[in-house]
Parts: sequence; C-alpha cells; structure tokens
Amino acid sequence: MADLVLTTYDWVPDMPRGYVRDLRVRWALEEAGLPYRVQSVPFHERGAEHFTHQPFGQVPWLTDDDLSLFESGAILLHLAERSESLMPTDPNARSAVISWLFAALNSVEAASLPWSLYQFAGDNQQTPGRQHLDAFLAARLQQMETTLTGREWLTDTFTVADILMADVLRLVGRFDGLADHPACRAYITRTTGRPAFIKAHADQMAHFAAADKAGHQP
Ligand SMILES: N[C@@H](CCC(=O)N[C@@H](CS)C(=O)NCC(=O)O)C(=O)O
Repeated sequence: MADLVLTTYDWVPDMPRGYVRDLRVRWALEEAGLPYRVQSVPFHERGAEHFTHQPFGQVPWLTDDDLSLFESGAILLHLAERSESLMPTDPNARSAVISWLFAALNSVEAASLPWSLYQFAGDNQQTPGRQHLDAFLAARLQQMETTLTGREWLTDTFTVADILMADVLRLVGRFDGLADHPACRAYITRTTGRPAFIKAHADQMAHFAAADKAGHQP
C-alpha cells in the first residue's frame, strides 16, 4: 500500500469539480511518479478527525507515513523535496522555485481568489472595493503576462511552481479573465496539456462522478 495518502471530499457540487485543490496534489504526484492513494472525507459532515488534519475543515491534506500536511502549497513543497522532477536541487534553482511557489499563492491567488468568488456569485456591482480588487488582479496579471512572454516555464525547467501558478491562473481563465493576456493563456494550454495534469484532472472528475453514481445526495 502507498505511504502517500491524499484526502479530498467524497463529493462536491458540479461548479468546483475540476478545480478542487486536491488536483494540485494529484498533478504533482503524477509528475513525480510517486505512488499514492486517495481517500475521502464527507463534504457535508466534517468530523473532529478532519479538523485535526486540516484546521479549517477544508481539503486537501496529505499524509506521508506519520507526517500529516495541509495547505496545498506546503504539500507541494514537501513533494518537491522528494522529487527532482518537481524541484531541482541546485540552490539557486531551488530558491527561484520556492519564490515562485509563494508568489503563486501569496501575490497572484491573493488577488485571483476573491475576484473569482465575485464571478461565482455573479456579482458585477462596481463598488469601490470591487474596483480596487479588479485593479489589484489586473496589475498581477499584467506582471505575469510580462513574466511569461517568451518563456516556457517560470524557471529553467517545469517545476512545482508551474503547477501552482497554472492552477491559480486557469481559474481566472475559467471566467474569461485572461482575454487580454495571451502569454498567460498559452502557458495554461502548455501546462494543462501535460499528461500528468490530464490524468489528475480525469481522476478528480471520476472521483466525484463515482459519488454521484453511488447515489450521493447534494
Ligand atoms: N489554502 C488552502 C485552501 C483550501 C481550500 O480552499 N479548499 C477548498 C476546496 S478547493 C475547500 O475545502 N472548501 C470548502 C470550505 O472551505 O469549506 C489550500 O491551498 O490548501
């Protein structure tokens, strides 16, 4: 039995399927060729055990033998330490990967996630706060467009930082937020065309479809 166990929900509504953050972890595991298994926790009834692994009652978390990690960024960094296909060992390259990994989460997702929540809600009211958020995201996207123009990956090779950045950006693309950012769109096409992403995505969709088939009630 694999010593790496990824935990996600047993079921989610249709809207987030294909975007639940266990996908980032599946993707990294597939890229690294590390054996793992997936287990489920209830989406509706989140028990005490769930909160001991993920203090916000969210997913994903990963156990690696007796280690338990939550936060997709921390999990990906942990996996990157195990596989050179996710992060080179050279100190300069490693520093660049870790910097971009935090940039994806803390500079880009900090803008893209709240923006996406407005899109989910269908809220287009131009309040001052919303205008501020739109400008915040626009600035980050413009900077990513500049970064990605003429560049295949964030660093010299594909790494775990690309998994995070691509997953963050593709949610913006889902809501047509990348219409004016061709380099970002091409980067998403490049990253999500990788066999590891295709398998991770298909596996997540199959996981939730199996719950529907088993008669899971919304
Ligand atoms: N910062 C966390 C966020 C985790 C997160 O937002 N998980 C979502 C699924 S993608 C979730 O569990 N949502 C349900 C909830 O917040 O109750 C991470 O990157 O792991």
